Amino acid sequence: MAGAGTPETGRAALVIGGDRIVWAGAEADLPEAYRAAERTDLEGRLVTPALIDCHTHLVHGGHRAAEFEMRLEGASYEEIARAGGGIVSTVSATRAASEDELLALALPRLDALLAEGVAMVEVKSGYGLDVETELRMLRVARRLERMRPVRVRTSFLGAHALPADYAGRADDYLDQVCLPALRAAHAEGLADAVDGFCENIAFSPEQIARVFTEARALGLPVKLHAEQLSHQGGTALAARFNALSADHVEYATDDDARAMAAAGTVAVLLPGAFYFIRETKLPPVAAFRDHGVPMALATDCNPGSSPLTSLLLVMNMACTLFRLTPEEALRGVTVHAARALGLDDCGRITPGQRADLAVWDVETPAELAYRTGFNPLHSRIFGGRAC
Ligand code: DI6
Ligand code: FE
Repeated sequence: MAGAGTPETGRAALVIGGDRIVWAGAEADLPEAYRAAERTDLEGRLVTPALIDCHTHLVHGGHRAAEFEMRLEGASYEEIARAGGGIVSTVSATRAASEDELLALALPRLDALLAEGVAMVEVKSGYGLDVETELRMLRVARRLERMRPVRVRTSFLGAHALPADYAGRADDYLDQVCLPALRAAHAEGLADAVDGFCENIAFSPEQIARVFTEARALGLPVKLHAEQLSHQGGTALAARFNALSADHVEYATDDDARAMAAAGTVAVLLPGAFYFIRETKLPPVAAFRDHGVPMALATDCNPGSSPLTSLLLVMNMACTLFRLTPEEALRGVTVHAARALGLDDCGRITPGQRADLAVWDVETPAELAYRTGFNPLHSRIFGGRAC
């Protein structure tokens, strides 16, 4: 494939063999051996790694537009959750939906992501909060991968919220539902990682530690929704368990950033949720930079705090709201997002990586973060094939 490139780099060439990148560099340096290969001229378009959405709740029933209206009238996200709305209202809608219904609801959300050049999506459970529905959500996530040219990584999120029948009995919920569901998901090969929500409206660091200990016993990596609404110590806990990522992290501190750097834990920033719940506390981006914590970006696509299916808009929001540079934003949805999922075969254009690529009708990488509501994707290459 030739003729890709940017004004800065000049014409570039990329050689694909099977589903892998074999060679990439300046067109002038293309080795003799590849010169006779079949060529596709991309006419100077920008080629990036295909985008990676490393944090979504893509599979869920229902919507929460009424809560949106309540929040516009002054109720906070936390108040709605405490009044019995929030996550547990999506739990009711998800429990009521069949596997096929959940699949039909998730597919258009997935298609919206793919239309913007995504080729890898993480999908969480967490709206079942009973063994059967948690497993159903994860089975739907696996089916998505078989229905579209995309890879899916799953995260078990049984510790997302406390169902009403366990009010005041979080440890009983963990013993009777969450941990058995985790073991069952693992036995069925449905969980690639384990996640939790550490917050005063969800689970304490001690309770999350119980879930992480089980994950470790099963050999599964962990990640955590941490310091989203308040500082609870979830980030430090995640670092102690060498978590792949700590997500949201608006209320994380300089010490948290240091611990994350030492543990190799990625900060997954979710500007869609920050925007939608009208949060005002900014994540400590300067501390992440100072300590060398990689920053990934994701949609957090979910019906309560981020009903969003555009990773390009997330890049724009990360720049305008969090003051990331456009280059940091692009790294956030490629190389750092891969790392947040524990993957080393995607997110970069280097030999040996999967040939999952996005071809854009733009001149410079910064243009990807610059516009809103416009999709400049020209084409997507998945496993070496245009699609
Ligand atoms: N934090 C979030 O932003 C999502 N989950 C979480 O733990 C929101 C989930 C929801 O409101 O439905
Ligand atoms: Fe989330």
